Amino acid sequence: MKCATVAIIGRPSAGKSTLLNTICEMKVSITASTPQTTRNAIRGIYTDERGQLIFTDTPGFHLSEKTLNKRLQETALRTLEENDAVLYLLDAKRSAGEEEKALASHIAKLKTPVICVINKTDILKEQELADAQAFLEEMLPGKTVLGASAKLDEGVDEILIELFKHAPEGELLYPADAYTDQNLEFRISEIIREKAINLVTEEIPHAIYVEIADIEYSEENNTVWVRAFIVVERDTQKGIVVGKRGAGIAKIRKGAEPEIRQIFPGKKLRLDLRVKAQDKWRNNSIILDRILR
Ligand SMILES: Nc1nc2c(ncn2[C@@H]2O[C@H](COP(=O)(O)OP(=O)(O)OP(=O)(O)O)[C@@H](O)[C@H]2O)c(=O)[nH]1
Ligand SMILES: [Mg+2]
Repeated sequence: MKCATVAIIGRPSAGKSTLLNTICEMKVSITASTPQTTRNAIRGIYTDERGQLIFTDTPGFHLSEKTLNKRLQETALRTLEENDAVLYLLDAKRSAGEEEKALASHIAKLKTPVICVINKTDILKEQELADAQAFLEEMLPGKTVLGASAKLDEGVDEILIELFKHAPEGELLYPADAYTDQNLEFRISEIIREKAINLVTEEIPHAIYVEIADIEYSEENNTVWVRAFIVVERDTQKGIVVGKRGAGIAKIRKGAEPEIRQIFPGKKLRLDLRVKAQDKWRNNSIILDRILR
């Protein structure tokens, strides 16, 4: 049996969370077209007859002076060397600028085995693929480079083969049917956050966090009650999330309910969502400590 821990790293929107979900065949980590969706180191577990791979999805590597972004960058980089392998995901749709260079030179210094994956091959032009290959050859010479479409599940088996090659012999760390180690409250808050950020545009996705007020189970009614706050920074944003006559909030609830129900099979669900504004929470270290834990 083989067992390895693998960190997935890359710039925002490279498709890290999409890849993790494709590998685990389960929505383990939320995704969105807006960058900087993932905020925590999220574990996804893959097991087959070869053994087990324990992935950590990380926040997109982003150069910025803002408090939230700096904290996300720390989360992304901190764990790299504690893993048996690093999966470096590159979105060749965007040309490699300063950010990609900064990340690649950080990765070049790691002692951990690194596998590079050029993602989104389903939409790449030949030239874009060639540019990405040249970039990797220059920055990370000699490293394995694979191409994949995380979205269409193409080239993903090859990534697993490569990872198992590097995996040390060892017993499984998680039960064979486990796919994540996230706690209930976190998973529910992330499902709600995904639906909320996919509803809004511009700066608002980054201004959202979700706080679970309580989760209660009534045996009598076989019903789980979930009460949660969608927190934004300003009253104008609150208005946008709530929407005309509550249309926005209704849409978030409708989107989130089926996914939350999967967590409580056979039980009824009541989801109560409220929106509130909390000024400048992204600079508030107490809130950041709580949500980035
Ligand atoms: N066409 C195409 N789109 C993809 C692929 N993989 C991911 N995407 C899209 O890229 C966007 C970003 O995907 P995510 O998985 O959220 O990216 P991420 O790297 O986790 O982003 P952060 O959490 O912000 O760092 C989403 O709209 C995905 O649907 C792919 O292989 N092909
Ligand atoms: Mg992500």
